[in-house]
Amino acid sequence: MRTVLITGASSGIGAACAQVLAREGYRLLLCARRADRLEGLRTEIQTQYPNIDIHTFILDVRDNEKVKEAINSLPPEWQKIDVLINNAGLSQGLDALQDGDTDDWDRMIDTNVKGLLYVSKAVIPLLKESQQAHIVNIGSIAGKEVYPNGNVYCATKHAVDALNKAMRIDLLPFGIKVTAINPGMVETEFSEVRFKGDKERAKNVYNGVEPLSGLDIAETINFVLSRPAHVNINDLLIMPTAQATGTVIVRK
Ligand code: NDP
Ligand code: 8X3
Repeated sequence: MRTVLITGASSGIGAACAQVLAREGYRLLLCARRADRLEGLRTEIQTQYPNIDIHTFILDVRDNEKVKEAINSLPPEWQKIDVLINNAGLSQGLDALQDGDTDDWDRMIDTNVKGLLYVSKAVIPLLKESQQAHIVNIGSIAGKEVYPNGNVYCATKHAVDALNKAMRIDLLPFGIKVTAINPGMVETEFSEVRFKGDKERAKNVYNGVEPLSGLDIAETINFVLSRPAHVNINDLLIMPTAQATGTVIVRK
């Protein structure tokens, strides 16, 4: 039975991955900052899949010391990790660069880039012990192109794109698979976080369009993880049918 560690499991894509991979029989290591959300998810999954082992812990991926401590102090039965899903991430604000808030920039860079690096560095020694090791990095269409006012968020996801390629090279000798999943528009709490709780503005992002769901991404990740040992999907861009680029969207 493979064990998966999912960062940012308290919402959206991360929570959907936990649900789908529970169905597939994975043991789940789930972390995020919001403990109540993780507990709610654990109860939900255990009700549906009573035989699945779940361990949750609070983690802010921006804190390197806490990341090291959390991974080093996992209970012994959880110290074998086969799959890492680097999902924790956020966007803050959507302003022209010259009008941007530098605290927003710090939050995005610290979470999306440095957090992903800290967690990967802490978990790679455990992955090296697995015969089926796989890292899935959640990038974005924002890592493939730059759209108006996307500046720093796009820069962080371009960094994820580069780090995904770098990991694929550096971890090749250890047989660790590395995959980037780059979604277009997915309806989660992402826009609410980007617009700092402005629910109306967040809702408008998905007006007249059927966006992807967290489940769509989770099922895609399950497909990627279930390829035969000799097959790795390096990079995957997945969009709603109504979206061609970050900003070219057909709305009804
Ligand atoms: P959500 O806001 O629904 O989920 C984000 C998750 O990240 C939450 O579980 C949150 O948990 C966690 N998180 C944020 N900051 C931290 C932190 N410092 N430490 C630990 N966990 C953190 O959005 P999505 O599910 O959409 O986002 C998941 C990933 O998908 C992100 O990397 C995002 O950039 C990417 N993405 C999203 C797209 C979309 O359109 N929704 C499209 C392309 C990529 P908590 O607050 O409890 O810590
Ligand atoms: C999230 C998708 O287009 O809002 O990464 O940047 S987008």
